Amino acid sequence: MEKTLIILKPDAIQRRLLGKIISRFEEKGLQITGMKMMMIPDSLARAHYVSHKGKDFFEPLVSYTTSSPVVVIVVKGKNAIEIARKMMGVTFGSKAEPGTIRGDYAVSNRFNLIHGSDSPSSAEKEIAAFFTKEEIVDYQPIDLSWVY
Ligand code: RTP
Ligand code: MG
Repeated sequence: MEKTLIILKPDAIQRRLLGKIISRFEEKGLQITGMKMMMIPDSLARAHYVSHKGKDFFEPLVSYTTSSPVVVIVVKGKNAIEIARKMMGVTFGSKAEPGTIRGDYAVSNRFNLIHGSDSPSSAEKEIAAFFTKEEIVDYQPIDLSWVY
């Protein structure tokens, strides 16, 4: 089972879209194993997006990321990293396909609601940067077949 870091960015909170976005991951069948609301400190935002350092959108991206609270989530499942990225859609809201999170709810390039780790190595690094071990509740999912 793979884990990925999802960040519901400041615009997701300000636009009251948290529930809708979280529901999509649950409905898909992925498991939430960690979740909290936080303000991302400036230093963490810079480290998180270090691969974009020097690009013209880097400083506005750091300002955006630190502008208001975010919700960070550890999502777990088979191929969770790739599946989450597919569900998010491509980077720019204007380009993302309808049916994806960005495609359905975003029109902006920068204000695109959600982050998802892009590889197993970044997922591992990002989860360690945002969560302590104790904050990840790695529970065994129960067999829900009795519900039916
Ligand atoms: P993320 O890292 O947030 O999951 O997004 P991503 O992989 O789809 O896109 P990436 O290229 O890593 O860009 C990181 C974030 O920077 C903002 N951005 N603005 N040209 C621009 O104005 C521009 N390009 C990127 C977006 O918020 C993007 O998600
Ligand atoms: Mg990225």
